[in-house]
Amino acid sequence: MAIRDIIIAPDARLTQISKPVEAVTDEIRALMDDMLETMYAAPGIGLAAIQVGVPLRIIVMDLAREDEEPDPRYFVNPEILEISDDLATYAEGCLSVPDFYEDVERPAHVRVRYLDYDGELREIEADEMLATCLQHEMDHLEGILFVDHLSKLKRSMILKKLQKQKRIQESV
Ligand code: GNR
Ligand code: NI
Repeated sequence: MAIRDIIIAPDARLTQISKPVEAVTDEIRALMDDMLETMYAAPGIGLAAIQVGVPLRIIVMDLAREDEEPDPRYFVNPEILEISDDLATYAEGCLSVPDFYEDVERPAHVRVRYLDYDGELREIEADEMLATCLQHEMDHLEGILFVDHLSKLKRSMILKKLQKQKRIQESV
């Protein structure tokens, strides 16, 4: 297992549409192991493959609290089957948009079909943090970041600050 570098916005790679995984092979499982290790090290509660530069439709997640046992989850080729009309708002962050947190409104409940770590077809009904996180991660698969749900002004302010930090880091 290895910790991989997380791509920070603004970066054109993050706007790519990720491709379906053809089969959940040992190679894909090794990538998912690396993604989970990278996510835990960050630390974060979810990670899409594109955030480590791999444009495949793969998500890892762990929503367990610190006082709970780890609960790693893997979602390959996730598809939304149903979304609720009722909405929920969470302050979202993103490992590719470090240190910014903003409220995002999304459907409160979603039903998702996906392949698990073993390549088995599964369905899940999600609400609360799981629903928000799944939608945040599935956005990544479409090249969308949570800042794309904010006003143009907020988005451009955040991306400008991140761009400036990149220039500073390049110069040291
Ligand atoms: O670590 C993360 N925390 C988080 C908090 C609220 C809503 C979504 C997230 S996902 C984020 C990790 C990440 O960037 N996943 O793509
Ligand atoms: Ni994210």
